[in-house]
Amino acid sequence: MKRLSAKLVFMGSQGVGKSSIITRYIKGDFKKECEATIGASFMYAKVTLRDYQITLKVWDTAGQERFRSLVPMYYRNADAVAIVFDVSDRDSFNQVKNWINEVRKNTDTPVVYYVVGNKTDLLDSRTIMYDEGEEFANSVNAHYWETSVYSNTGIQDLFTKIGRNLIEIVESSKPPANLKVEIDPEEVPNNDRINNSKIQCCTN
Ligand SMILES: Nc1nc2c(ncn2[C@@H]2O[C@H](COP(=O)(O)OP(=O)(O)OP(=O)(O)O)[C@@H](O)[C@H]2O)c(=O)[nH]1
Ligand SMILES: [Mg+2]
Repeated sequence: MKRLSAKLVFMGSQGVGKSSIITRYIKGDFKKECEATIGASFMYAKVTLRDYQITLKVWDTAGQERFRSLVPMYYRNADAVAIVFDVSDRDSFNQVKNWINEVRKNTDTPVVYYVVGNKTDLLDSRTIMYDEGEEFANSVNAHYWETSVYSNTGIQDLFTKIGRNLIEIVESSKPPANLKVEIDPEEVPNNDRINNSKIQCCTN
């Protein structure tokens, strides 16, 4: 088995469902009443694909304005960023472009971008349709993906897609120095060993 580890950072407006997406993937469940993230929290997410065991070091940042200035500290050296919006909230969609511009300006390592439209279960209040989301993502060289934590759609596939893209990058002719494949390294890290007192409701 080959092992690959990468840093993945979730960003986006307050309440779009970042913590819920991560918890849904890692723990297989979610809570409707979920506290806003304070600062940021950290989790490991594992993806097994082909002969790769991928460990994603996932940073879940807070969308609240008062934590805005902390976010650059987390996306530094990110291999991939997932910028989440709520498909029923145009303001959160408008914010995605600002996030992408900001990360581009402040990072020099190669970063793969994912624009993630969450809450697709909200059929009646949905205002950003798939085509608009995808067209926008294409225009900023990002991958587009849609999810619903409540109906559990697209979540597994989002992490699989990220894993697949990372494998493509490390297997390309010029893999970035920060992404390394290891063969038979030490044990894969476990979330139980993280002592993160900031982890809120959604990651409990
Ligand atoms: N309808 C619907 N609600 C969702 C979905 N995902 C999350 N939510 C709800 O949206 C609210 C906010 O979810 P969080 O996961 O805390 O959002 P967040 O982006 O982490 O918010 P901050 O930590 O404040 O930045 C919660 O009440 C969730 O239950 C979804 O797919 N559909
Ligand atoms: Mg959160």
